Amino acid sequence: MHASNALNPQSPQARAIYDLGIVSTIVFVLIFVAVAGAIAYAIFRFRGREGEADPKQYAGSEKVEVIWTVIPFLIVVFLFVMTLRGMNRTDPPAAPSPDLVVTGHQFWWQVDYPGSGVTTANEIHIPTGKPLSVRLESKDVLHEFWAPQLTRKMTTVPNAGKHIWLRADKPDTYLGVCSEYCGTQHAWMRFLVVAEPEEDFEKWQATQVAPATAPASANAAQGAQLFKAPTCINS
Ligand SMILES: [Cu+2]
Repeated sequence: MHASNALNPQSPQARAIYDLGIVSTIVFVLIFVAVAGAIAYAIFRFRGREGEADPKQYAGSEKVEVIWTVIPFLIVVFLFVMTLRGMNRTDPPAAPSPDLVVTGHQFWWQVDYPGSGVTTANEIHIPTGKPLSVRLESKDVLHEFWAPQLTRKMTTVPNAGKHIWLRADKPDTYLGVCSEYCGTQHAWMRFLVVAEPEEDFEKWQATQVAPATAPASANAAQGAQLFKAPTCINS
């Protein structure tokens, strides 16, 4: 498992966001270098020297004004088009019915697999390479679902279903967080996305719905009873 790192994208969605970030950063750096360079050049080249008269004053140059209007306009259009492309790649329309329903609670994530009867907490298993249409809900307050290597952030809102696409290119365990402060124990709201080959995923789902095996020894029976008793893990 890796630290969650948006600079190491592992899905087409995350890569679209990363690509847009890189292109924008290159554009911004070029603008900074051009502007700061022009200022630095002007400071040194045209500094006041002793005994020198004031430089010639210019006002109003149509040519210069057209240039410094058209170039920024083209830059903005370019960034706008790149952003639209990124949005299309990150956020295609939702599937008619969700593959997965993730619900934010104070302070944990409930994960339901419609149709299979599987429900988990804070651990999302997905088959590798398959895009899953995920419906995001909240039981109480605003939370924000974010697995940086796999997908964009999305706020979960009570009584308003939100949507993301979740996919991982290769089998691994990816870290996710709630990225919107939702109460005093917000920091507990980490979750794992376990991407595994299709057949392992199916196997995992089958074990999830299989009935729990009965305790085989007296000690195990006592343990099972304690586990089910009202303690902090199940209250
Ligand atoms: Cu939260």
